[in-house]
Amino acid sequence: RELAPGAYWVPGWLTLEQQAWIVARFREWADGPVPLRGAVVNGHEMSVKTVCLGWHWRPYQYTREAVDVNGSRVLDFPDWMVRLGRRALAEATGDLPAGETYTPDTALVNYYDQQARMGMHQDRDEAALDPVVSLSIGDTCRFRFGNTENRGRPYEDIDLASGDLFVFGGPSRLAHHGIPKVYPGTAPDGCGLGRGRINITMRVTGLPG
Ligand code: MD5
Ligand code: FE
Repeated sequence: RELAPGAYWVPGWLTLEQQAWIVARFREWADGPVPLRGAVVNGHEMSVKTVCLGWHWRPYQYTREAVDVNGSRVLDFPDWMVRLGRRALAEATGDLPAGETYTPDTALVNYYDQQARMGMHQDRDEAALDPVVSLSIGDTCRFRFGNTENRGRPYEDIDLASGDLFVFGGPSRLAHHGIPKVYPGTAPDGCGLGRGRINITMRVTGLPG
């Protein structure tokens, strides 16, 4: 369903088998060169823990090395994820040509434990405004989808469950959004994640090479 212009929600897009396979990859990424960590924003460590692929994100900047963690280069952005992102964009929006040319170069992989929250923000550290593709696995969360002007009302709250796909493009690319709540113990059997929630966001940084 199109929640707002450019914002497409496809509940249950990933099969349980795909979810469990991605969770197994997540465990490899978290054991990779750069560990999961809470980014420090305005002197506060985020409760959401992140590991990146392709480019390392820290507030306001993307770099190849995780300079604010351990200095290691992040893992490459996998080809399978480019293909998954293209199919996600095409199927969510119905825009098949856009799906064919979409080339995400970065994924932020967020882990939420049952207490984790993400405050209202915009994603504006990318030099490009290509769509963001978001996949959720594990516990259901409340997702707050706001407006482009400010962090407050109007906003709409929806519940994102394991397997849900969201695409943010066009006028929704710069909408404020956040995760006010995770619902503990709501992950489906077979998704591969016993507790907490994973969200993968694929992005185009607009950076060279
Ligand atoms: C999450 N992640 O569930 C969310 C889902 C983040 C983040 O917010 O920055 O890592 S991605 C939601 C998103 C991305 C781009 C635009 C909009 C929402 N939006 O316009 O609402 O961990
Ligand atoms: Fe965001």
